[in-house]
Amino acid sequence: MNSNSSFVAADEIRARFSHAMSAMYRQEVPQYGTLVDLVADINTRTLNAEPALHAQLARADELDRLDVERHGAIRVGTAAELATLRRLFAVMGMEPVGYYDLSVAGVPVHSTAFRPVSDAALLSNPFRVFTSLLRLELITDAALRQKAADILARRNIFTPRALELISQCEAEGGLSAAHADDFVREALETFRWHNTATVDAQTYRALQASHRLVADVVCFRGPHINHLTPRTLDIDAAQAAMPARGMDAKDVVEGPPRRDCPILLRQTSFKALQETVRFTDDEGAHTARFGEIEQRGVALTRKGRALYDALLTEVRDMSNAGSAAPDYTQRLEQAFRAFPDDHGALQAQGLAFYRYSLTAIGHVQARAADAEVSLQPLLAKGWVQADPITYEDFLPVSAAGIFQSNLGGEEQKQYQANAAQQAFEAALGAQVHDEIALYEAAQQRSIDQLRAQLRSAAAAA
Ligand code: OOG
Ligand code: NI
Repeated sequence: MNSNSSFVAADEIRARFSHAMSAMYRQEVPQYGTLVDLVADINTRTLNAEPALHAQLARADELDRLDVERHGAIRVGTAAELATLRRLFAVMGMEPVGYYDLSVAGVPVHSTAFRPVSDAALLSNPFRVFTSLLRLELITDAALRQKAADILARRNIFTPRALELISQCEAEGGLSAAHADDFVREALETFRWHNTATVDAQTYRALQASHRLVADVVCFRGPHINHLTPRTLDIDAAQAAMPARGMDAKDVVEGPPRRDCPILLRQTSFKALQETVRFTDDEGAHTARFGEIEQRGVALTRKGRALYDALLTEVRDMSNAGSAAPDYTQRLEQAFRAFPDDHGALQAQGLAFYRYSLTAIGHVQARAADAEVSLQPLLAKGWVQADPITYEDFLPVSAAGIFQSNLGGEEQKQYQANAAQQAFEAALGAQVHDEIALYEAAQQRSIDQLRAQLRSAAAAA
């Protein structure tokens, strides 16, 4: 797309934006800065203690991205806001991936993640933003629903200059260095926290009573970034170290249990801050913003994901307290014994995705004919290696747990489970990528490249 070389690459704009967002959030929520420092310490320690992990990340070229890797989350109120966000993120090479229905978990939103999708873009900076759209139709009180819609219709969450630069980028195919700087500064405004609400205290309380999330989305000028998450290589160590640094950590880690071969995503957070806000007529408190850390593992195939979902459901169905049940961790570990925990088995059983490449021995020994052989014997001979493909997305059950633990209230709402991907995509103005298809394609690209290499390497021999 960036055919004009005077344009700043989308990857570069994303890196600058992610950096600016991180700097802003450090100022807004100092505990986030503490968490980033803690994660950096633990990552250094883990890499020193685990040479195999170090080698694996080095081979995958992931060491550099680790220090800057972040995801954030925002919640918007209207289709128009979501559609414009899609255009804003497109300037930075971020596309909507995946559909998450959180109504099943009592949260009146559905969501996608904006993130880079190509191998190179992910390596350069994998910044992602989990973006939720409020589902006003789930508010049962018709008058309140209308009031929320009216309030949302009156606000504009983008600066005029940001809108101008988005259009300019779309028309011209990129942004110059000066315009890219303007864009980062202007786009950042949309995500800034405002301690002044746009409504009176009574309206806030009415919306809050319908669901705490409704008040968070409707009562403010924009979709403040509600957390920013660094990636740790040892989430249990980080979780254990949080209290000593003054953070009120969530009790359990969401996602799969601790394993030798991490799969998908494990997450934990510190609880949201109570912040003073000014309503149009009074003062009050709001809880919205928190800190989170994540550990990422290998992406699972459809078969692997089905097994993950089945085991997680089995554990959660044992008690309706979800991950808050007292013996949850033991039950989780027990159930996940049914999930193979070495890469050889995960690979051979088609449970996880890998990038395949020729080893040094393979380079010397393999012949052109090997390009036509299946992968398993080449792996067995050590001519080909399989490196895990990192999971770049989110998990709906975990996300619901993160939402719940940070709304500041104990109440649980029930909604009819109703995934509405088509309605979401209509609001977004685009289809979301199927995340598993993206991993499948990444794996296939590596296989195609390997075979091409075998043919030519062998031809040269
Ligand atoms: C988003 C919660 C989901 C995650 O990491 O799963 C999320 C939110 O609270 O808005 O960020
Ligand atoms: Ni998150």
